[in-house]
Amino acid sequence: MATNRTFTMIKPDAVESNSIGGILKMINEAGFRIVAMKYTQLSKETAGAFYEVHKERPFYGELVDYMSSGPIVAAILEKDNAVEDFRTLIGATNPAEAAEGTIRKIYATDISANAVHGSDSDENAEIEGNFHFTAAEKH
Ligand code: 3AN
Repeated sequence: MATNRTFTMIKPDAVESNSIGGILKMINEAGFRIVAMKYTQLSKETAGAFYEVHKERPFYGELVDYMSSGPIVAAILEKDNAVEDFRTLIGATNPAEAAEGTIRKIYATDISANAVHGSDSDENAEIEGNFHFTAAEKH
């Protein structure tokens, strides 16, 4: 399993606020290479399947509605220590608690519309990347 890759989505709030360019600039300047990327919109079914692990959480329905509410950018990123370094770059789940200079501090609206997703483990990075991209789409 690749341990130097992570998976991200630029979420509907950040696409809506024209923040794709600013966020990708921060990602590139932090040393991540883009392995695969697409601009797409998730159906409720696809968003529900992606967040299946959160099915029992009280915010699941809201999360699925929100993530299917508008276009997103999905991408696989590569860098040494990608998962951990990307979590540091995006900041805490709740932007009110995110460190200064992090993507969520700068771009997120609130805990559900929090601008970006970042995988929380190497295993999930692999699963999530494969959810959105075929082997032939990873460069
Ligand atoms: P992270 O995205 O930082 O890994 P998770 O995995 O705990 O956070 O949650 C997945 C997503 O669910 C978050 N990105 C956020 O959009 C949403 N979420 C998490 N906690 C809450 C909450 N308490 N209320 C509403 N949405 C939440």
